[in-house]
Amino acid sequence: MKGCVDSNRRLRRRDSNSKATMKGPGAPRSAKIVSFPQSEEVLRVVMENAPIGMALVDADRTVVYANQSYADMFGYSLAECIGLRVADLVHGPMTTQAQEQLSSLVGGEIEGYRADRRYRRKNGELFWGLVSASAVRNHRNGRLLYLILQVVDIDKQKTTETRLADALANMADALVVYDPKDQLVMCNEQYRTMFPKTAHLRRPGAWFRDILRASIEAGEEVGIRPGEEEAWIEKTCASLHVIGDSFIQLGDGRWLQSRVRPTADGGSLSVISDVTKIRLAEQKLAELNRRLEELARIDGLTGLTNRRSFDEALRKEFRRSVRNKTPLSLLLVDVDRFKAFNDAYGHQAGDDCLKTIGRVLKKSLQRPADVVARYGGEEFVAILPETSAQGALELAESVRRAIAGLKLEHSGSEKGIVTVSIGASTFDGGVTRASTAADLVKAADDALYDAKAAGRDQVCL
Ligand code: GH3
Ligand code: MG
Ligand code: MG
Repeated sequence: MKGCVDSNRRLRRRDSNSKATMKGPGAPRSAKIVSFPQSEEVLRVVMENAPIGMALVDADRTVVYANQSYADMFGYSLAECIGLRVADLVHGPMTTQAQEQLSSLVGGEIEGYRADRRYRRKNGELFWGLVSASAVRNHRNGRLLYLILQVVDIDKQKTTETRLADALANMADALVVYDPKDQLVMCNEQYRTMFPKTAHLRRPGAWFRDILRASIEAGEEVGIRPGEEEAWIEKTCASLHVIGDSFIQLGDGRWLQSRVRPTADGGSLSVISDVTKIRLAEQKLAELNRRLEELARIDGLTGLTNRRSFDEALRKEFRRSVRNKTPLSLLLVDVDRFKAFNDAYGHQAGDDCLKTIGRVLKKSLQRPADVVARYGGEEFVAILPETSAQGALELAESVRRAIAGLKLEHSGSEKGIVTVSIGASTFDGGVTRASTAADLVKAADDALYDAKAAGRDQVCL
């Protein structure tokens, strides 16, 4: 292109008062347009070879010149371009804004404009173009000579941009990008709807720190302790630059999950999802599990520890007893003539009687380490850690008395009231003899048999 200009001839600046300037976005505003010999030839060569579409349009908005790139872009031959009207190239009716821009340019109110336009090729195909329009006027009377339209096909970028914008707008999650200084660069609408109390602040240009402060003031999040607000803001700002997943509990009961990923430029990208349903389901499940576990350890009728759980507790206490060389006692409590009780008063009354006995047992054996369990049927068992034979006998006797003291009518029993027989056994922690938990149970069972044989309503060791 340089070869087109005679380099030996100095380029002369046009008079600065001249009106015939190529103002507008197409020309650098600071530089005055130079005029040089053979200028028309230079311009023609430049325009014809320019990689972007260029056209000259007259005041009637009719194309009077187009370069090859312009013709190619719109799918016309060079000859076909001449005489086309701008309106033929633009898709659909021109928007009011587009018409105004063009009129203002023709009328000399503006020097130029730049806009994205939807254009139509000869074959009907539509594409996005970026147009830069500027005016060339008669330098004496200011009359419009030509409009210069430069068009770049930006369809690929625009399509990608549109797809990206669509994805951002329609994704279920909130997405936000902060720059390295924690200033909001971009976010989608969901980012605002997820935080309604600070939605007005969550816009490009906002500082993350300001958003957090406003969020505290609005009581948007749960779990920020009074007096620790500033520390929380610092911590939350710092978390913006570390890969991490975290949960946010909102005052309105919703749970959000935030996934933060630092970006290459030192900023951060966060995706925030509403996980309320999952979170509540998780909590429900955990609660249900706790409840199930509890149920698995508890006897349904009396609310005491059940047999399974008793076995576990006994093994544990037995090991502890061996380890610490401390005594461990067991009481096996059996209701006397209970079959007859059921026969006389009915099964329901029998159940109520068992519940009452369970309550009394629980009340009589109140040390934290004591375990009272329903062993099965009308039999109960108590584990008494660090309790000697003497202590076990005393406790057993107090239990026996407490139950007899209820004076529950029992016509089928020798005493005429509900009584229990208790077999007690004690392990001395392995100090004098080797034994097992099963031995301890067996010994209590034997003692119980003795108590029954000796006339019931009594304690045997
Ligand atoms: P003993 O004085 O020798 O212990 O006589 P007993 O009748 O208590 O002994 P036995 O083992 O013959 O009978 C136990 C009865 O306890 C049988 C059963 O009807 C009753 N029983 C066991 N479990 C339950 C229960 O959950 N509810 C009720 N109502 N009765 C039960
Ligand atoms: Mg029994
Ligand atoms: Mg019995």
